[in-house]
Amino acid sequence: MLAKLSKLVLVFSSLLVSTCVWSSGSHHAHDPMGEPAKTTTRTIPIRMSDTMRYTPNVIQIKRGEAVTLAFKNEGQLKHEAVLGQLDDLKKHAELMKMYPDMEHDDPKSISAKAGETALMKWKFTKAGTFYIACLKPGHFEAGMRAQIVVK
Ligand SMILES: [Cu+2]
Repeated sequence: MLAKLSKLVLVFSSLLVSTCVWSSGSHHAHDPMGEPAKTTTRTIPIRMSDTMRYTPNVIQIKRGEAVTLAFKNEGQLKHEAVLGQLDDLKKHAELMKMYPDMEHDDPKSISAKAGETALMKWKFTKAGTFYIACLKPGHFEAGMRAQIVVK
């Protein structure tokens, strides 16, 4: 965690660091969505496209299930997937307009270049509706988000 933070500090202003910490891995115990997973029992393939869509765009997960979300970028642009609650993702997308090159380095985000597959391993311990969003400038606004329903 410290290594990750210091990396962020080097790259971004302190303002950005404090704003970005909401999505960092430092508060697992209080995370409303769960915790990072080392081992998972199911892999869910999700495709990312330059039409700013995830396929599928609704994902059902059982409460307590640890899954690997396998994001395959089938487009030419770089895409990412950040797990969060809709309000936080909206705020974060606004911030990304000012800092379009900001990279996210935490268990709840991945990015993939054209043709790449990136894995996010997460254990969903709480019921609720969460979202995956691409925070590259313009992508979120164009509808690049998927719903994660945990029951
Ligand atoms: Cu995108």
